[in-house]
Amino acid sequence: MKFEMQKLPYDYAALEPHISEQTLRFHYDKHHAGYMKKLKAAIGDTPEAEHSLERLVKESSGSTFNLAAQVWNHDFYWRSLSPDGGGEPQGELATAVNDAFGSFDSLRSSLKEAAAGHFGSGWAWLVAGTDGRLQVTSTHDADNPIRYEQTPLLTIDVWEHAYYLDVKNDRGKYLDRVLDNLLNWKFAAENYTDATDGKPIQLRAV
Ligand code: MN3
Repeated sequence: MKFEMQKLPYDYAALEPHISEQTLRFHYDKHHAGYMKKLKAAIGDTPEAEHSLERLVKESSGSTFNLAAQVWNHDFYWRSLSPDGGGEPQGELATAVNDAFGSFDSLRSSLKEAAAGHFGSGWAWLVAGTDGRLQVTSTHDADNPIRYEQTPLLTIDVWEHAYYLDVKNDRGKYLDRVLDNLLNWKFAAENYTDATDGKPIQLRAV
């Protein structure tokens, strides 16, 4: 087996008051770890067990894809948030944001619209296309931009389990908390540098 559960990059209570300790415990211990457990059970010792998680996300299908992508997406989501998050991107990423969206406020609106307007379960993303240009997108269920030759820079989980314990069905309230206080622009900037250098996306240790 080439992949293991990655540690949550901060304490369960680190994102309070915006995301509660209770939510993080359920989300990481039950949902995320549950996908990993099911993935391992599903692939057993088939040749796919020797593939990287990224390769499974890119090449597998059916339930193996759904489980592998949910594991990858959650690892990426934890890194997209930070107790020191919020604010605005700096440096080259700030320039790219202005080029693509006109302003940071406009990017924020696009992200909120994509995440709030997404029907059902899924993920909202800030991605770089093959030309390096930034785009906001959303994917259904476990789907991932890596499948479409886009490089993810940040993601927001919009499955109901990400916010229901904290704000019940008020997805907009959860999104405002994430957008204003938790998004990790430093992580996004590192991913953007890799994308413009042509390096494949990877889950980096934090
Ligand atoms: Mn989730």
